[in-house]
Amino acid sequence: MKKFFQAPPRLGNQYDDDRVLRSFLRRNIVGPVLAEIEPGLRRLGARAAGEMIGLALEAERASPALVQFDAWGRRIDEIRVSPAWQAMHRIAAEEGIVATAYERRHAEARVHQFALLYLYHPSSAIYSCPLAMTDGAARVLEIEGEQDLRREIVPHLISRDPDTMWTAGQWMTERSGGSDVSGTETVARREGGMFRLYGEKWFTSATTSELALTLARIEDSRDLSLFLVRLRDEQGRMNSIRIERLKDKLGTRALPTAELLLEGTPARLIGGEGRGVKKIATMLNITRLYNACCAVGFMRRGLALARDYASRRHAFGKLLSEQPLHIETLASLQVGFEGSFHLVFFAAQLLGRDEVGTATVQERRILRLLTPLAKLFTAKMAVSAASEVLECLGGAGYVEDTGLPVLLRDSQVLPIWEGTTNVLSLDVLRVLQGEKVLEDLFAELGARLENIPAILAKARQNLLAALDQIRLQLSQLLAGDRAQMEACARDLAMELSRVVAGVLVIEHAAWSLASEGDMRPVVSAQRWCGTGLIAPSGALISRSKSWLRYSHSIAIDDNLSRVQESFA
Ligand code: MFK
Repeated sequence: MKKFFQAPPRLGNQYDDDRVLRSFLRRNIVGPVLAEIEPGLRRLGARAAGEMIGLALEAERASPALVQFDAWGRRIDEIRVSPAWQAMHRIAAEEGIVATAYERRHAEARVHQFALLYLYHPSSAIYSCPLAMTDGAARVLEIEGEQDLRREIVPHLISRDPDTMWTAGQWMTERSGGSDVSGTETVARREGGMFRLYGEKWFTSATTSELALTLARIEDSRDLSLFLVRLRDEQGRMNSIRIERLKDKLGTRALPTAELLLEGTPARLIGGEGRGVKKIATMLNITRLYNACCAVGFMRRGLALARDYASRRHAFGKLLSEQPLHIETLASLQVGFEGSFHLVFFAAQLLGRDEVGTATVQERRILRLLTPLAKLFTAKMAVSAASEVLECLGGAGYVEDTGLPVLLRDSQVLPIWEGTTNVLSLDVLRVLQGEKVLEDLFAELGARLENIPAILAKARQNLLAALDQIRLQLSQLLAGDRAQMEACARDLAMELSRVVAGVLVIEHAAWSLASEGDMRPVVSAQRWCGTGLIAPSGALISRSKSWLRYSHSIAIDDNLSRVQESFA
């Protein structure tokens, strides 16, 4: 009897196959520019489904190694990475993953660049991480850097030449805190007309980078300042930096993440003394949007694999693609992906406008809010989507050499680094308390819901009702008790993300129907804006009031009498 072998899932050109990306670009990038940039997107779409897949697997298998001593006992602290990882650097430079945003050849350079990143990331073994920090550093130096830094360093960060392109790190985390950096212990001392840093950095990604931005407290100062560090000296030796060890992580295994000891590392003060957190926030906001873009890249990759597999796998006498429940599962994934995609690419659009000075004050405020929302929402969506995708492939999804488990492992970092979901939810609260943010946001969303065709009337009505409700709850919450406000922050951020994405999805569906005659975005929009957009009326607030009464008892001290008291 002939033995059965299952055909594995295959990927086509990741640009050509992506209806959602292509439709978004058609709407937002004018025809002649799109025609000019499409060959590059298509080339990367082919690389991402071709040579990069093998390179990513190889980079993951041959994870980086730390060599601390040479044969004669001298301390060298070298991180050895695989040729596959180095190839990711070359491809990133050649395809202009960072450069495109800074060349600003057309009005939607950031959108163009995010499209490239979105195609590159799922096949990059997380080389997207050093690129995120490189981009963030370039932007900080554009804004805060003195002329010599802008002249001598920025061109390396945004180069298209693999041999001259540098990457940058972002060192914020110390043993005392990853979320709360106020306990930073690294000290900057003035020695011989320069600053030298003394301290330990506990979680430094991409330690093979040429430079890093980091925080330190200038001696006798209470505030943190921002510094630029060159990792190696003229001879290529570590610049008074010891690499203590590499982290053994759940995922991102090709990415060298190290613990560092700064032993008098020469450093350049950026943007004057103090307000270091505020200055590095420019970098954080860019890496957070990278995070969100990479999350939707992963979601799209998972869907591409699961959908292809559904047309190759038989069960119970039918293809998976003919099974109603499997179809529903994939459809839900697709709808979740589309909403997330629009949230991220809208933020990219606003970021681009902000960078070239064409954003209105309102748009800048909305971008500040949208950045943590897009990051926190898409990261959670990506983890649950990756888990579902593995399940769509059954046992094969759980087996290492299918290349599927890495999707889940690597997605799991997205809600953690660059600010956890809770820290970002609190950041959202902070932004919402700022001047006029809510009015700006609701005015923007309302304007986008005008001229929606009848076929989307119900979805629009649901959204408007959700918007009214969230606005009411927000005004009550923001006027209320701080503890309750914080306890609600995550639910609030999730609901806000869903309604903002809903508006964008409806708006795009209306355009796509009118301009492309495509009903598919309409169907997705109807589903996104169906039930469950937000909790039933007032539930967010009333739930949290009762929760607060007993949640400490069930979560922390397990105290029965306190629960009884609260019910008495
Ligand atoms: C695949 C994608 C690749 C992603 C790359 C990954 C690379 C991995 C490297 C890392 O993981 S680096 C570590 C990332 N760490 C974080 O994201 C830290 C998370 N914690 C926070 O975000 C905290 O909220 C924060 C550190 C900002 C709190 O610090 P503080 O010292 O309590 O600051 P504070 O007082 O909250 O804010 C100081 C100022 O900064 C305020 O301005 P004002 O003084 O004018 O009022 C804030 O408004 C401002 N600020 C804070 N966050 C901001 C911001 N401004 C703009 N944007 C923000 N996001």
